[in-house]
Amino acid sequence: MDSLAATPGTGPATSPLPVIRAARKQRTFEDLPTDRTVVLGVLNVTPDSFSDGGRFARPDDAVAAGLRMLYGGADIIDVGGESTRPNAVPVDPAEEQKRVLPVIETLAKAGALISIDTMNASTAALALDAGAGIVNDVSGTDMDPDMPALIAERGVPYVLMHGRGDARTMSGLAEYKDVVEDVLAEIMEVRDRLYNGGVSPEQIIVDPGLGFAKTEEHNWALLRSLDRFDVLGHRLLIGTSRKRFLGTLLSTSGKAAPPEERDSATVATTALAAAAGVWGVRVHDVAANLDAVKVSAAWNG
Ligand code: PMM
Repeated sequence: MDSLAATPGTGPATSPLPVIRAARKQRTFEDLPTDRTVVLGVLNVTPDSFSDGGRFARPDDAVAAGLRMLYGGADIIDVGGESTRPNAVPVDPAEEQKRVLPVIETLAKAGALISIDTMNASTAALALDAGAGIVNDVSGTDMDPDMPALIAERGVPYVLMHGRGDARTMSGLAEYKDVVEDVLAEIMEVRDRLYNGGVSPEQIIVDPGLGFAKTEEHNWALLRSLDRFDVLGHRLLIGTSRKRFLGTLLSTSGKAAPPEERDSATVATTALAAAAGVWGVRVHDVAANLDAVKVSAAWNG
């Protein structure tokens, strides 16, 4: 019997968070498996994310979903409070913090290793205080100027995801001479800002930012060229889960498959990415993608 008892509520929006009666030792980055690709479970505490928006907008629903991912084998729970879907309305950091901090605190007590998906250094700092262990920043070339000093001071792993502009402008910025070359160059430029702020190379995890200022063809070109990211010398994370380019691929009668019908295709990308040697995958369906990374690890011996 597990020493941790959680009782997810089903009441109104003001219902209390699940009670974590016995804290268990929290996982750390050093505890992550090194013999397979790691699985980050997506937990969007937002009303408007493209695939799970609104499902976990209440803290107790978010915690219950996070616990299901944790017990289902997720290595990391990626908690975000601001949607990054194209044309999403920016969220005030205070509102973002109100959404994510109680969820992080509770999941940390339950033992989860948590990444905070945020573009704001102020939110990242409070999330780390609340028990997060990794910062996942999707701001790309528009990084918060306070981020490098924070990451250097805290010494935590940091996901440097490539992107241009924000949710409202990124679709218009998807122009590249050579998408792989240009994305690599822009990642190096952001990385220099982190290095100048005192961040060390081993803290950095790189992500090509599929769908962030990328067309569907750009996403496929990047996936085809994952080995070219080796030149950077960092761990590589990818996020294909339920994204629109998979919906288009699976179109029937010219109609894109909806997000809830994109999980099998996501699992296929996970198996291929794991075989290509990526460090981590960020996914909604933890169980199926965990199976895929295990198959890939066994296949590669
Ligand atoms: N994609 C989304 C949000 N955060 N973080 C990283 N590192 N990589 C991604 O590809 C990524 C991300 C958007 O997807 P969601 O709305 O399903 O969270």
